[in-house]
Amino acid sequence: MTTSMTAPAHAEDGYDLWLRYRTLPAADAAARVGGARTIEVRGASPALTASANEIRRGLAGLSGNAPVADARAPAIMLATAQNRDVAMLHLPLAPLGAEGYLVRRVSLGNRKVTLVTGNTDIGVLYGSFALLRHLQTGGSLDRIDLTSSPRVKLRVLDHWDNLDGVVERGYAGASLWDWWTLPDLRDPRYTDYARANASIGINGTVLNNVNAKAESLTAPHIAKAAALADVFRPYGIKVYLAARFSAPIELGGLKTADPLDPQVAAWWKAKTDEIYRAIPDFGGFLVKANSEGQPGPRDYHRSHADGANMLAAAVAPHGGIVMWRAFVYAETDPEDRAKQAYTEFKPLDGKFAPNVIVQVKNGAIDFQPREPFHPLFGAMPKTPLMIEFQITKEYLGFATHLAYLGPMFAETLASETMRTPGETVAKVVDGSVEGHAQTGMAGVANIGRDRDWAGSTFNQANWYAFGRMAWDPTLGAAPVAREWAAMTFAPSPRVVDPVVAIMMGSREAVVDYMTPLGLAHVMATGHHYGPGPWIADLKRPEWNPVYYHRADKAGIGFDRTKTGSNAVAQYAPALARKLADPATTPERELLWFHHVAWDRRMASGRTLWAEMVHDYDSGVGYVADMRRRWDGLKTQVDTERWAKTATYLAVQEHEARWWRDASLAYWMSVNDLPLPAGVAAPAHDLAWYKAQRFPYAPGNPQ
Ligand code: BDP
Repeated sequence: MTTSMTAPAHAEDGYDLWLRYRTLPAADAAARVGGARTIEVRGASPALTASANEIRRGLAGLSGNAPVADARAPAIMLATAQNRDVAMLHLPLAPLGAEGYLVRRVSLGNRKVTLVTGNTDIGVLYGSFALLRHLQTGGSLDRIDLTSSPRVKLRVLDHWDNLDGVVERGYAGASLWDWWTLPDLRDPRYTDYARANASIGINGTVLNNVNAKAESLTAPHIAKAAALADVFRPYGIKVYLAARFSAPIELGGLKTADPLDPQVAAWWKAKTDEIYRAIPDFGGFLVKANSEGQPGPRDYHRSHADGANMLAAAVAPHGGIVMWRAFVYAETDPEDRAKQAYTEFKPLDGKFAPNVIVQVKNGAIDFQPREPFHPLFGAMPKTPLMIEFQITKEYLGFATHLAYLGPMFAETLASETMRTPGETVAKVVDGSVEGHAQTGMAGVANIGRDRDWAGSTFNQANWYAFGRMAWDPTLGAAPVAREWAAMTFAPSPRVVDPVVAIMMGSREAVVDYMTPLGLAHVMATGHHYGPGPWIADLKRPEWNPVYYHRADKAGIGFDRTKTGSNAVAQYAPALARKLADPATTPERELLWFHHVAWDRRMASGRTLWAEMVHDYDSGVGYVADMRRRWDGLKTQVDTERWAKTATYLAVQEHEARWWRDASLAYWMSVNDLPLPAGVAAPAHDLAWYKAQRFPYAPGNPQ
């Protein structure tokens, strides 16, 4: 028997992510890749070597290791703009900036080559991955012509990884960083992590949790971080550290961490110099201050700007930056939690040093399945703001639920601030509104030591989409899903179409079965796994789900208009006016902004209560549908990845029902309303749902 070039599905465990480079059907490989090719590298640098290696690996894989080089096939040439041959071509390279690329068939003398170029070797690296993506998604080398440069400067993953290997809100196993064996052991997996990130344009990684330990700034830990930085450098990825604001006390033995105390500033300066001696291209610090118990400048009656600027002065001589988080709310503050970050930060606009970038979560509360965009976007024109998304699904069913977050990222980025015509969150984030040079997007990573990195195949899509949308925040969720599906499974529409159909409605389904119509924060306490809308006994009011939904006999929802907390006034006047009236508030955000009667008439003609029931049911229905579609893909997807996804979808369907049933049981205990005719009653009584306990749910370090 001969073996077929189209090879049976390989046993796959997801390790290769979207960089699988599986052999194309023979005819396709010949037409699109044309056999093995010569790869010419002009100049020498680790990034150019990494680029050539990746292309070699990709072409070998896609063309099935075709042993004989096709002498007629034009070579692939990797060279930066400084190369003489490239310079003589007078290509439009200047607008590509430091990280953009151009991949094009060109003539060098009487020779044709496929040129991969950019102004820097990192541009060439990104171009190499773009070339491979082009081939993996059905393109061919023949007429290749690709050009792109990132719209956002800093594209960073935030790892909430603790020094003991536990990942806060991590659902993909232990931390990828084996701190114990670092810096000696440079696990090859670190290189694969860097390859994956470079392939989607991520250029920074914050190694440790924002709930930081001072120890991550000690000499042994700096050496560990330096080893990782060495591995990541050829891939254009800088290392950052989350800094604990009180480290001068804990490590330096000082009596205070007051940012205006010269000794404190001197301690940080010396510490920063020490880091830069080990990591010359260290990116800088990320700080969570005065939030959820973390120390910060407010402990000394100083402002967030005082704190940020003191650290900024320490990193400035080295070209570093400070990412200062705006995720603040205080136990002593009775103000609507959704308003607190704006209240605290808006007056500081213009007070931050130039190398500070304020990191704002996508919404004003906390990474919920749906939140209106954070009112700080557009409200601090003199301050560069970066957006922070959560890629790990703390509030969207952990690793087991399939929820493609592309539509969520896109929805926030496309939101209009209504400050100036056409101003969107994306335009604030990419700096085009105010002309900021410092721009950024952060994603809380969903990566761990699981073989498939992200806990499930479909979670990989969220990592992928984050990177692609950080590169270009105007990219649509569907085209990104198509790319990912083609690379992760196969480029055939028979696979891509149903996979993308599954993905595109999946996040909305989670919204429907967890938090329909603008509800938020109704998850169980601590681990946030499963429903807990009844919870009312936690110490701080804003920890309790009842604080957020405010359901009573008359209605449900948080009044954020003038008659309530007036959070709507934090938006631009035109938008605030729209949101002040339930009739002009998008229904999907209705209960976020308004307390409305259960019998309010909705656009569908149903009452609010009937609409909620309908949403819960359609969420569950969508999951059942995803299972059916996935069943239809059984022969198209390799066994291991197919089976794990199928199992997780079964878990999801079960848990979606649990969410629906528990929520309905609770709402009915509040509103005393019957279920609409023909609707199934919850499987258990409310007491049963309330009694569920999950003491060892993952991602919740104690
Ligand atoms: C919340 C998480 C908590 C994080 C916090 C943050 O529950 O684990 O520490 O966000 O972003 O969503 O700082």
